[in-house]
Amino acid sequence: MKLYTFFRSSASYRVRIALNLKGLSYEAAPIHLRRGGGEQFSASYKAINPQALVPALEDGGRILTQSLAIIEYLEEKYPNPPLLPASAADRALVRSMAMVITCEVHPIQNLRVLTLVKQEYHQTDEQVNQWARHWIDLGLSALEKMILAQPNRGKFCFGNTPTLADICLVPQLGNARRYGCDLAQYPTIVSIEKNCVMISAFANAAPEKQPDAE
Ligand SMILES: N[C@@H](CCC(=O)N[C@@H](CS)C(=O)NCC(=O)O)C(=O)O
Repeated sequence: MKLYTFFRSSASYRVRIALNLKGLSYEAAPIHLRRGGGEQFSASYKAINPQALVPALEDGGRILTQSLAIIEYLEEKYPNPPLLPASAADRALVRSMAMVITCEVHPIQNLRVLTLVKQEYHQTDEQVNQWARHWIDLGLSALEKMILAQPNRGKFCFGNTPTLADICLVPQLGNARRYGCDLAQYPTIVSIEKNCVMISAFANAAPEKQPDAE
């Protein structure tokens, strides 16, 4: 398997965690999102992912994009250890937690959105960071409540084994720190993060551990 990835990309980080949790080895193909205006915009990479976003996963001659679709593919193809709970309602809950991050928070604070906010709407760096913090805080405060309210409280977002929700949460917290969010407001989330990073699959997927880390 070949993963098109960027060390600081949180969507790539999600897939790296899932691959590690499943014990799958892969070749990392770094795509630098800033160098030379962004390697994601090269014709060769747009032939891989027409959206010009990382990650993309090549497996068995097929190219898959969108981190959630990739992780669900890995889950179906390599079911152990499972990243989703056994019951349909619990799976829906875990997916909804993951989607708070992947659908509502991350898309409005990723590089291309912040670049547009800054350049087209003439915002300062601090205004751009405020924008990012606004959306991250909105999502994390809801997620903190969802975790506390769910029926299977444990060490992770759902229960005592890591799921898709934790895979999406941990990379988002890196972004939250980068934009200056006050994570002390989310004690449950912070304690879950501590439990996750003790697992080598999470630790080894971290940006600073990647071959393209700067
Ligand atoms: N929904 C996509 C999001 C992918 C995404 O936004 N990737 C970012 C890095 S985390 C990217 O490639 N950004 C490049 C850009 O904004 O130009 C997924 O989950 O894979």
